Amino acid sequence: MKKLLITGACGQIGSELAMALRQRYGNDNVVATGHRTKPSQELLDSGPFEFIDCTAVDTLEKVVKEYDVGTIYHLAAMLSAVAEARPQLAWDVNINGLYNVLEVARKHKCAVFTPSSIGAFGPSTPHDNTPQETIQRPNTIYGVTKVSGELLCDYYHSKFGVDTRGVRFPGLISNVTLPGGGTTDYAVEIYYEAIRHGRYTCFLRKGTYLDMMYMPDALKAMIDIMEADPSNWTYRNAFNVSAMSFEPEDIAREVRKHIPDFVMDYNVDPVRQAIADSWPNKMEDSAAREQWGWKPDYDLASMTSDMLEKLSAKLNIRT
Ligand code: AKB
Repeated sequence: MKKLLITGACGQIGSELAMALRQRYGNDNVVATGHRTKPSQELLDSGPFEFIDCTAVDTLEKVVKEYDVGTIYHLAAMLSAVAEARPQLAWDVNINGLYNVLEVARKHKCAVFTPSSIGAFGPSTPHDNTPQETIQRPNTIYGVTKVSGELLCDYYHSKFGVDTRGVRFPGLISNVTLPGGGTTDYAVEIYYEAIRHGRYTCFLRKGTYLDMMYMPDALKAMIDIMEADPSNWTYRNAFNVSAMSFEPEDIAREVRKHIPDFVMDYNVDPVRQAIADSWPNKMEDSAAREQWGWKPDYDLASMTSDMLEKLSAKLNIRT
Protein backbone atom coordinates (compact mmCIF):
# COMPACT_ATOMS: atom_id res chain seq x y z
CA MET A 1 0.00 0.00 0.00
CA LYS A 2 1.17 3.53 -0.81
CA LYS A 3 1.67 5.48 2.42
CA LEU A 4 -0.26 8.49 3.71
CA LEU A 5 1.68 11.51 4.96
CA ILE A 6 0.40 14.25 7.25
CA THR A 7 2.08 17.65 7.49
CA GLY A 8 1.35 19.58 10.69
CA ALA A 9 0.79 16.29 12.54
CA CYS A 10 1.50 17.87 15.95
CA GLY A 11 -1.21 20.49 15.49
CA GLN A 12 -4.86 20.58 16.54
CA ILE A 13 -6.20 18.65 13.54
CA GLY A 14 -3.09 16.67 12.62
CA SER A 15 -2.53 15.05 16.00
CA GLU A 16 -6.00 13.49 15.95
CA LEU A 17 -6.05 12.76 12.22
CA ALA A 18 -2.77 10.83 12.49
CA MET A 19 -4.23 8.49 15.11
CA ALA A 20 -7.51 8.09 13.18
CA LEU A 21 -5.68 7.25 9.93
CA ARG A 22 -3.33 4.84 11.73
CA GLN A 23 -6.31 3.04 13.20
CA ARG A 24 -7.96 2.83 9.78
CA TYR A 25 -5.03 2.01 7.47
CA GLY A 26 -2.42 0.54 9.83
CA ASN A 27 0.22 2.28 11.97
CA ASP A 28 3.13 1.83 9.56
CA ASN A 29 1.16 3.22 6.62
CA VAL A 30 0.76 6.71 8.07
CA VAL A 31 3.81 8.99 8.24
CA ALA A 32 3.26 11.83 10.69
CA THR A 33 5.46 14.88 10.13
CA GLY A 34 6.02 18.04 12.10
CA HIS A 35 8.24 21.08 12.07
CA ARG A 36 9.05 22.55 15.48
CA THR A 37 6.38 21.34 17.92
CA LYS A 38 7.45 18.35 19.98
CA PRO A 39 5.37 15.30 18.98
CA SER A 40 3.38 13.49 21.65
CA GLN A 41 4.69 10.14 22.89
CA GLU A 42 1.56 8.51 21.46
CA LEU A 43 2.39 9.85 17.98
CA LEU A 44 6.02 8.72 18.23
CA ASP A 45 5.22 5.28 19.60
CA SER A 46 2.42 4.41 17.19
CA GLY A 47 4.14 4.85 13.81
CA PRO A 48 6.73 6.70 11.72
CA PHE A 49 7.45 10.35 12.51
CA GLU A 50 9.73 12.73 10.56
CA PHE A 51 10.66 16.39 10.94
CA ILE A 52 10.13 18.40 7.75
CA ASP A 53 9.71 22.07 6.85
CA CYS A 54 7.11 22.57 4.11
CA THR A 55 8.75 25.84 3.09
CA ALA A 56 11.92 23.84 2.26
CA VAL A 57 10.74 21.57 -0.55
CA ASP A 58 13.65 19.10 -0.38
CA THR A 59 12.81 18.12 3.23
CA LEU A 60 9.29 17.16 2.11
CA GLU A 61 10.32 15.45 -1.13
CA LYS A 62 12.90 13.30 0.66
CA VAL A 63 10.26 11.85 3.01
CA VAL A 64 7.70 11.37 0.20
CA LYS A 65 10.28 9.36 -1.80
CA GLU A 66 11.64 7.41 1.17
CA TYR A 67 8.20 6.18 2.30
CA ASP A 68 6.57 5.86 -1.16
CA VAL A 69 3.78 8.27 -0.24
CA GLY A 70 0.53 8.24 -2.27
CA THR A 71 -1.60 10.73 -0.32
CA ILE A 72 -0.63 13.93 1.48
CA TYR A 73 -2.89 15.50 4.11
CA HIS A 74 -1.43 19.00 4.17
CA LEU A 75 -2.37 20.53 7.52
CA ALA A 76 0.69 22.68 8.28
CA ALA A 77 -0.61 26.26 8.30
CA MET A 78 -0.91 29.36 10.46
CA LEU A 79 -4.35 30.20 11.87
CA SER A 80 -6.12 33.54 11.50
CA ALA A 81 -5.06 35.52 14.60
CA VAL A 82 -1.38 34.53 14.55
CA ALA A 83 -1.30 35.06 10.77
CA GLU A 84 -2.60 38.60 11.23
CA ALA A 85 0.26 39.29 13.68
CA ARG A 86 2.89 37.98 11.20
CA PRO A 87 1.48 38.35 7.67
CA GLN A 88 4.73 37.79 5.75
CA LEU A 89 5.40 34.55 7.59
CA ALA A 90 1.77 33.52 7.08
CA TRP A 91 2.15 33.93 3.31
CA ASP A 92 5.34 31.89 3.36
CA VAL A 93 3.93 29.02 5.42
CA ASN A 94 0.38 28.94 4.02
CA ILE A 95 1.15 29.61 0.34
CA ASN A 96 4.76 28.65 -0.34
CA GLY A 97 4.26 25.58 1.86
CA LEU A 98 1.19 24.58 -0.15
CA TYR A 99 2.93 25.27 -3.45
CA ASN A 100 5.77 22.93 -2.42
CA VAL A 101 3.31 20.21 -1.43
CA LEU A 102 1.52 20.51 -4.79
CA GLU A 103 4.79 20.41 -6.73
CA VAL A 104 5.93 17.29 -4.88
CA ALA A 105 2.47 15.76 -5.45
CA ARG A 106 2.68 16.54 -9.17
CA LYS A 107 6.13 14.94 -9.49
CA HIS A 108 5.35 11.87 -7.39
CA LYS A 109 1.68 11.43 -8.34
CA CYS A 110 0.23 11.95 -4.86
CA ALA A 111 -3.34 12.89 -3.97
CA VAL A 112 -3.56 15.99 -1.74
CA PHE A 113 -6.09 17.02 0.91
CA THR A 114 -5.90 20.71 1.91
CA PRO A 115 -8.30 22.37 4.34
CA SER A 116 -9.70 25.75 3.47
CA SER A 117 -11.81 27.62 6.02
CA ILE A 118 -14.68 30.00 6.71
CA GLY A 119 -11.76 32.46 6.65
CA ALA A 120 -11.88 32.30 2.83
CA PHE A 121 -14.94 34.56 3.03
CA GLY A 122 -15.03 38.26 3.85
CA PRO A 123 -17.24 41.16 4.88
CA SER A 124 -19.05 41.36 1.52
CA THR A 125 -19.92 37.64 1.52
CA PRO A 126 -23.55 36.84 2.46
CA HIS A 127 -23.26 35.87 6.14
CA ASP A 128 -26.30 33.59 6.45
CA ASN A 129 -26.49 30.34 4.52
CA THR A 130 -23.27 31.35 2.80
CA PRO A 131 -23.44 29.66 -0.62
CA GLN A 132 -20.84 27.28 -2.00
CA GLU A 133 -20.10 29.79 -4.74
CA THR A 134 -20.26 33.42 -3.68
CA ILE A 135 -18.24 36.60 -3.19
CA GLN A 136 -14.83 35.87 -1.63
CA ARG A 137 -13.08 39.13 -0.73
CA PRO A 138 -11.45 38.36 2.67
CA ASN A 139 -9.65 41.22 4.40
CA THR A 140 -7.22 39.11 6.47
CA ILE A 141 -3.94 37.58 5.30
CA TYR A 142 -5.28 34.22 6.50
CA GLY A 143 -8.29 34.61 4.22
CA VAL A 144 -6.11 35.74 1.31
CA THR A 145 -3.99 32.59 1.69
CA LYS A 146 -7.09 30.40 1.96
CA VAL A 147 -8.71 31.76 -1.24
CA SER A 148 -5.38 31.56 -3.07
CA GLY A 149 -4.93 28.01 -1.79
CA GLU A 150 -8.36 26.94 -3.04
CA LEU A 151 -7.57 28.35 -6.50
CA LEU A 152 -4.06 26.88 -6.58
CA CYS A 153 -5.40 23.41 -5.74
CA ASP A 154 -8.08 23.72 -8.44
CA TYR A 155 -5.38 24.77 -10.90
CA TYR A 156 -3.12 21.80 -10.08
CA HIS A 157 -6.07 19.52 -10.70
CA SER A 158 -7.13 21.01 -14.03
CA LYS A 159 -3.65 21.75 -15.37
CA PHE A 160 -1.63 18.77 -14.10
CA GLY A 161 -4.27 16.21 -13.09
CA VAL A 162 -3.21 16.20 -9.43
CA ASP A 163 -6.00 14.64 -7.34
CA THR A 164 -6.58 17.61 -5.05
CA ARG A 165 -9.52 17.67 -2.64
CA GLY A 166 -10.57 19.85 0.29
CA VAL A 167 -13.24 21.39 2.46
CA ARG A 168 -13.92 24.79 4.04
CA PHE A 169 -13.80 24.02 7.74
CA PRO A 170 -15.67 26.02 10.36
CA GLY A 171 -14.05 26.58 13.77
CA LEU A 172 -12.98 23.18 15.11
CA ILE A 173 -13.50 22.14 18.72
CA SER A 174 -11.53 19.27 20.23
CA ASN A 175 -10.42 17.90 23.58
CA VAL A 176 -7.03 16.50 22.54
CA THR A 177 -4.75 19.27 21.21
CA LEU A 178 -5.34 22.99 21.69
CA PRO A 179 -5.72 25.17 18.57
CA GLY A 180 -2.82 27.52 17.94
CA GLY A 181 -3.99 31.09 17.52
CA GLY A 182 -7.35 31.09 15.77
CA THR A 183 -10.39 33.36 16.07
CA THR A 184 -12.71 30.50 16.99
CA ASP A 185 -10.46 29.29 19.85
CA TYR A 186 -12.83 30.71 22.48
CA ALA A 187 -15.17 27.77 21.83
CA VAL A 188 -12.41 25.39 22.99
CA GLU A 189 -11.07 27.52 25.87
CA ILE A 190 -14.53 27.87 27.41
CA TYR A 191 -14.71 24.14 28.20
CA TYR A 192 -11.23 24.01 29.80
CA GLU A 193 -11.92 27.10 31.91
CA ALA A 194 -15.42 25.97 32.89
CA ILE A 195 -13.96 22.74 34.30
CA ARG A 196 -10.88 24.33 35.90
CA HIS A 197 -12.30 27.57 37.30
CA GLY A 198 -16.07 27.65 36.68
CA ARG A 199 -15.71 30.89 34.72
CA TYR A 200 -14.47 32.22 31.40
CA THR A 201 -13.73 35.64 29.92
CA CYS A 202 -14.72 35.55 26.25
CA PHE A 203 -12.70 37.54 23.70
CA LEU A 204 -15.57 37.74 21.19
CA ARG A 205 -18.64 39.91 21.70
CA LYS A 206 -22.03 38.54 22.73
CA GLY A 207 -24.08 37.82 19.61
CA THR A 208 -21.12 36.83 17.40
CA TYR A 209 -22.47 33.83 15.49
CA LEU A 210 -19.91 31.53 13.87
CA ASP A 211 -19.96 28.17 12.13
CA MET A 212 -18.40 25.44 14.33
CA MET A 213 -17.73 21.70 14.20
CA TYR A 214 -16.68 18.98 16.65
CA MET A 215 -13.40 17.25 15.77
CA PRO A 216 -14.85 13.74 15.29
CA ASP A 217 -16.98 15.16 12.45
CA ALA A 218 -13.96 16.94 10.96
CA LEU A 219 -11.98 13.67 11.00
CA LYS A 220 -14.88 11.92 9.31
CA ALA A 221 -15.04 14.62 6.62
CA MET A 222 -11.31 14.35 5.85
CA ILE A 223 -11.39 10.55 5.57
CA ASP A 224 -14.68 10.40 3.63
CA ILE A 225 -13.74 13.01 1.03
CA MET A 226 -10.46 11.23 0.26
CA GLU A 227 -12.17 7.83 -0.04
CA ALA A 228 -15.10 9.08 -2.17
CA ASP A 229 -15.37 8.67 -5.95
CA PRO A 230 -14.90 12.17 -7.39
CA SER A 231 -15.91 11.37 -10.97
CA ASN A 232 -19.22 13.30 -10.79
CA TRP A 233 -18.13 16.14 -8.53
CA THR A 234 -18.75 19.76 -9.48
CA TYR A 235 -16.19 21.04 -6.96
CA ARG A 236 -12.97 19.60 -5.55
CA ASN A 237 -11.12 21.86 -3.16
CA ALA A 238 -13.45 24.00 -1.22
CA PHE A 239 -16.62 22.17 -0.24
CA ASN A 240 -18.54 24.08 2.43
CA VAL A 241 -19.06 21.73 5.41
CA SER A 242 -21.22 22.89 8.29
CA ALA A 243 -22.33 21.28 11.55
CA MET A 244 -23.61 23.94 13.97
CA SER A 245 -23.76 27.70 14.40
CA PHE A 246 -23.77 29.45 17.77
CA GLU A 247 -22.81 32.64 19.60
CA PRO A 248 -20.98 32.80 22.96
CA GLU A 249 -24.20 32.97 25.03
CA ASP A 250 -25.48 29.75 23.41
CA ILE A 251 -22.42 27.74 24.37
CA ALA A 252 -22.37 29.25 27.90
CA ARG A 253 -26.03 28.26 28.34
CA GLU A 254 -25.23 24.72 27.22
CA VAL A 255 -22.25 24.51 29.63
CA ARG A 256 -24.55 25.65 32.49
CA LYS A 257 -26.74 22.58 31.93
CA HIS A 258 -23.73 20.59 33.25
CA ILE A 259 -22.02 23.19 35.48
CA PRO A 260 -24.90 25.33 36.82
CA ASP A 261 -22.65 27.94 38.52
CA PHE A 262 -20.59 28.63 35.38
CA VAL A 263 -20.07 32.37 34.82
CA MET A 264 -18.99 34.05 31.58
CA ASP A 265 -17.99 37.67 31.08
CA TYR A 266 -16.48 39.53 28.15
CA ASN A 267 -13.24 41.32 27.32
CA VAL A 268 -13.41 41.83 23.57
CA ASP A 269 -10.20 41.54 21.54
CA PRO A 270 -10.70 44.02 18.66
CA VAL A 271 -8.44 42.09 16.24
CA ARG A 272 -10.20 38.78 16.64
CA GLN A 273 -13.63 40.47 16.81
CA ALA A 274 -13.01 42.17 13.45
CA ILE A 275 -11.98 38.84 11.93
CA ALA A 276 -15.06 37.08 13.34
CA ASP A 277 -17.33 39.85 12.09
CA SER A 278 -16.04 39.30 8.55
CA TRP A 279 -16.83 35.56 8.60
CA PRO A 280 -20.11 33.74 7.86
CA ASN A 281 -22.65 32.97 10.58
CA LYS A 282 -23.41 29.67 8.89
CA MET A 283 -22.48 28.07 5.57
CA GLU A 284 -24.82 26.26 3.20
CA ASP A 285 -23.30 22.82 2.55
CA SER A 286 -25.66 20.93 0.22
CA ALA A 287 -22.90 20.33 -2.38
CA ALA A 288 -20.85 18.28 0.12
CA ARG A 289 -23.97 16.47 1.32
CA GLU A 290 -25.08 15.58 -2.22
CA GLN A 291 -21.71 14.89 -3.86
CA TRP A 292 -19.89 12.81 -1.22
CA GLY A 293 -22.43 12.18 1.53
CA TRP A 294 -21.30 14.74 4.15
CA LYS A 295 -23.44 14.59 7.31
CA PRO A 296 -22.27 15.68 10.79
CA ASP A 297 -23.05 13.58 13.88
CA TYR A 298 -22.71 16.27 16.57
CA ASP A 299 -24.72 19.36 17.47
CA LEU A 300 -23.98 21.85 20.28
CA ALA A 301 -25.71 19.77 22.97
CA SER A 302 -24.07 16.43 22.13
CA MET A 303 -20.67 18.07 21.60
CA THR A 304 -20.88 19.85 24.98
CA SER A 305 -21.73 16.63 26.86
CA ASP A 306 -18.85 14.80 25.20
CA MET A 307 -16.34 17.66 25.62
CA LEU A 308 -17.08 18.05 29.33
CA GLU A 309 -16.95 14.32 29.98
CA LYS A 310 -13.66 13.79 28.09
CA LEU A 311 -11.99 16.92 29.47
CA SER A 312 -13.00 16.18 33.07
CA ALA A 313 -11.33 12.78 32.73
CA LYS A 314 -8.26 14.29 31.03
CA LEU A 315 -7.86 17.09 33.60
CA ASN A 316 -8.85 14.76 36.42
CA ILE A 317 -11.43 17.26 37.74
CA ARG A 318 -15.00 16.19 38.48
CA THR A 319 -17.70 18.65 37.38
C1 AKB B 1 -9.29 30.16 12.93
O1 AKB B 1 -10.05 30.62 13.80
O2 AKB B 1 -8.34 30.76 12.45
C2 AKB B 1 -9.60 28.77 12.41
C3 AKB B 1 -10.50 28.83 11.22
C4 AKB B 1 -11.94 29.03 11.39
O3 AKB B 1 -10.03 28.73 10.13
N1 AKB B 1 -10.17 27.99 13.45
